[in-house]
Amino acid sequence: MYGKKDCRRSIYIISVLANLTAPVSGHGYIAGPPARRAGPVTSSVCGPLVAADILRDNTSHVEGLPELAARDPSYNSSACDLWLCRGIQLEPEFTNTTHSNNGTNGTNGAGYGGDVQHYKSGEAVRVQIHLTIPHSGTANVSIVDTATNTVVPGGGLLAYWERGYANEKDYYGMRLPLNQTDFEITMPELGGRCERQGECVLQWWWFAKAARQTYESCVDFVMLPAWVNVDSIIA
Ligand SMILES: [Cu+2]
Repeated sequence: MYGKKDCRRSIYIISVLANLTAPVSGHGYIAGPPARRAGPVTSSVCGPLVAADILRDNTSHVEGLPELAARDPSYNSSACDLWLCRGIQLEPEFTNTTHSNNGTNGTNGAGYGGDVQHYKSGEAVRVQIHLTIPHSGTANVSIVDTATNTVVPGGGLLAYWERGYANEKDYYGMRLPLNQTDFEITMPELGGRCERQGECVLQWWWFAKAARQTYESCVDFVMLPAWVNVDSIIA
């Protein structure tokens, strides 16, 4: 088990600070724009063990998942890459709805697409991270091609912390820089890529060095060509 001792100490401290009686687990996820959530598609390709683990703790690290997947004959390793969005798939249940967009940037895709955001090159996007347990490490936000789990050219390191991300002393001392959990990125020019739903994700990736744990959270989006008038689509 990776960094188990370290996690327990953190859990103890946070329990004392917040006077929580229920067990606390997890570490973090993207709170806005809306991140991928596990649903029936995830369960069918990653297997119910992995899906249940993600549903139980939406903030947990990736490292425990391969172990669960190995025990589950329904885990499909070619369709479920646990190292991309923790295996969480594009879920039509959440993305094909017509309810109004609940992203943090009010102009993005309002009125269509459910959990899929619509961006244009040059657009500023506010990203908010919910951190539940700190572990100092490195983090970045990048645009990843879901077919290959590789960074899309021009889409790497839209936000980047080489070290000191989610540092324990800063976190518990209430000194964590605000821009680690609430910041803006600028959507780059992707040369026609990421215009299809599910093709790309905006992934927040955090690796805690001492705990040796990886956290991933993904936002579904499509890039709109510059000539598209968003207002006319919404109307
Ligand atoms: Cu931990």
